[in-house]
Amino acid sequence: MSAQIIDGTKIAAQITESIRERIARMERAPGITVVLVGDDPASNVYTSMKEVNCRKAGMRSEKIALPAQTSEGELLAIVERLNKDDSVDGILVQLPLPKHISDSRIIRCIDPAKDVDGLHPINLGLTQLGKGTLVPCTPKGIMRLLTECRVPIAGVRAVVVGRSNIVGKPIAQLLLHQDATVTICHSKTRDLASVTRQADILIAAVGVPKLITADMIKPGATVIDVGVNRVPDPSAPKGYALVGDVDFEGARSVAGAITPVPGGVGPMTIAMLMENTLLAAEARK
Ligand code: L34
Repeated sequence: MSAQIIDGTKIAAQITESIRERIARMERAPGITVVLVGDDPASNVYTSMKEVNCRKAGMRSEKIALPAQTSEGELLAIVERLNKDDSVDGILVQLPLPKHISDSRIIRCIDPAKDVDGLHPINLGLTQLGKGTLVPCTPKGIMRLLTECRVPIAGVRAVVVGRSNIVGKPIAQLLLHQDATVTICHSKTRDLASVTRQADILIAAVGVPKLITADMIKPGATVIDVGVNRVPDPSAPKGYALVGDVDFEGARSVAGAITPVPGGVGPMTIAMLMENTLLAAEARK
């Protein structure tokens, strides 16, 4: 058997198009400001992709790139200014931030109504209650992929590998709200394979290249690979290869459906960012 490959790029493009149509009918296009601190190459790529995609959808989009030495106080002041700026509907501060800045202090300073990442404690709390409007983008994108592909969720066993605030914890909550039986695994989990083998839906979000191998997957399972790891590869044009948390080649012969890396969850994260910005703009009106 060979798994259905879930085409995140295609689904994201359809969502972008419908967002573009909605924005075209609006009096004023929603606006997002993406803040990048430092010169992490991956963050640079992602924030540029976010800006370009937002423009494609007809959004106003601005990127503020700050030097790595920017102090926490300076960054807080910029966030405060964006909070007050009525032309800004969405604020996104790209993570990770340099070590001398506290992620959580910055996130807590963002106006929850403009927190299009859905990472402010208020938005994470509402997501946990099943009442979130601004739901974190990657988990929201994963749920959308599962729905688009008509993957049954109610009553199935879902296993989430990874417990980050940005993916693992919120995706577990969203799956629970759709009546899955959810298990969260992490670095201290004993006999990981025995747990993942029970999963009808397996979400890998740890950032360890090819951690999930074919023998850890239940035949026919839906496998969602959130990892975007850059592994040095001298033969690749950019000098690195993008590798997921799942050993794709092995997994595809066991899984029923699987997301590729690239072209799976990544593009959906960006599509959901645009959707959240649209929702934030509509709510602020
Ligand atoms: N604040 N920080 C904040 N919000 C986020 O939602 C993110 N994240 C993660 C890192 N930091 C963040 C992202 O946007 C990861 N992430 C992200 C977004 C998009 C893609 C990957 C990670 C993506 O589209 N990846 C492409 C490949 C891109 C490449 O060539 O490197 C893909 O097809 O998977």
